[in-house]
Amino acid sequence: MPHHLLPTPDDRFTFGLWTVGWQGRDPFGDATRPPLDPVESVERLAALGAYGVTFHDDDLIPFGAEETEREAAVKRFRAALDRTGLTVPMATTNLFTHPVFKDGAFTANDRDVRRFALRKTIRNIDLAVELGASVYVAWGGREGAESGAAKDVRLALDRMKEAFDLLGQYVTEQGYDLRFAIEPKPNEPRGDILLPTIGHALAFIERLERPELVGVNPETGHEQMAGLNFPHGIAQALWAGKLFHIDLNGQSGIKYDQDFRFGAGDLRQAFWLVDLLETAGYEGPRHFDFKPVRTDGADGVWESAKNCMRNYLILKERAAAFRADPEVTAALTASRLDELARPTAPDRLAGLLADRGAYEDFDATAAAERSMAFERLDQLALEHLLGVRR
Ligand SMILES: [Mn+2]
Repeated sequence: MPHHLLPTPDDRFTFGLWTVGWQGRDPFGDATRPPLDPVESVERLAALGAYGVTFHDDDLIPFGAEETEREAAVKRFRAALDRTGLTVPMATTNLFTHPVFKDGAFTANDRDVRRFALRKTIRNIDLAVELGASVYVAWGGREGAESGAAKDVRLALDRMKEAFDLLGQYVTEQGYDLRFAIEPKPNEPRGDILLPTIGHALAFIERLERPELVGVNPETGHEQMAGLNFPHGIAQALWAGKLFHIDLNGQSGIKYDQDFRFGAGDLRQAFWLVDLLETAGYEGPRHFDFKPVRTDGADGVWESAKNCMRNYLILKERAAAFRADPEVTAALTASRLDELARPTAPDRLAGLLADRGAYEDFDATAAAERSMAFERLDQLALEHLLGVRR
């Protein structure tokens, strides 16, 4: 195998404990794999070249565990991290598995549940910071509804804002160097989930007391479940300075949340995504949030974990070859990408209004006749992706 396709910690690949640890339980079937010890996950991911692991509180410490059990679980986990050198750049809260969260957490109609959800989150924030995390993800999987009158969405958003304002106050008062990343998803497990897309989340964040503490954690499949272009969403999050974290996986179109390994599903979007992340200066972890298919045993778990990283590195190599190809440079110019980079009116509004060439003397017919030459450009990209051009 070419050396550059072997992952190292410098590549900053991270995995959720719940990814390789997924036992294959789905709405129609029981687990197909035995539970996986988090310590084994840490050891095996380190051996594969990963940089870090992430966790929900309940991945590490069973819900409702006694304090001594909690301390023992954290101690074992921390020892495995120390032994392997794996980091914990991100952590999150499970606010969806226990039946108490059946109507949501931060936006549950039941006020007692909302208060419990905030306390559960704050408790795990303390642990996250202790383990060195700098990002705290919030996926509101149960924040939503199946029917119209069941949720007053404007009030629910008030409660969601209240939750993030309180969490922002908590980390500020504790002096924690921790930022939040909201993970949008359109549906599943709820019929419709609040903050369903990157755009909804970005708009919500600007209404918070401390917007600078909150960004997004977009997941490939979640945007694609809504038929949206994932690289476009990521580009807007980067443009807004809000890409605090990212969940990479694979999805084939508008379906249930497939959570395939990265590179499976929509390969062309995966190519443009890697091209974007590698050229836009994104410095966060490349985090995989996938589920090894439930047809496979432990062999498939580690095969898919290894190949999430391998596929990213292959696409990184292919995208770099695309960008380095002189024919691509010429094709980009023919498609006038250099012109898009130029401000439309550096002469400001007065200059624009005074410019007869911009309107009175503008030849719209001639401009309409200029080909954009996008077909040539896209074929070059496709051939680089397929490895035909090198
Ligand atoms: Mn998913």
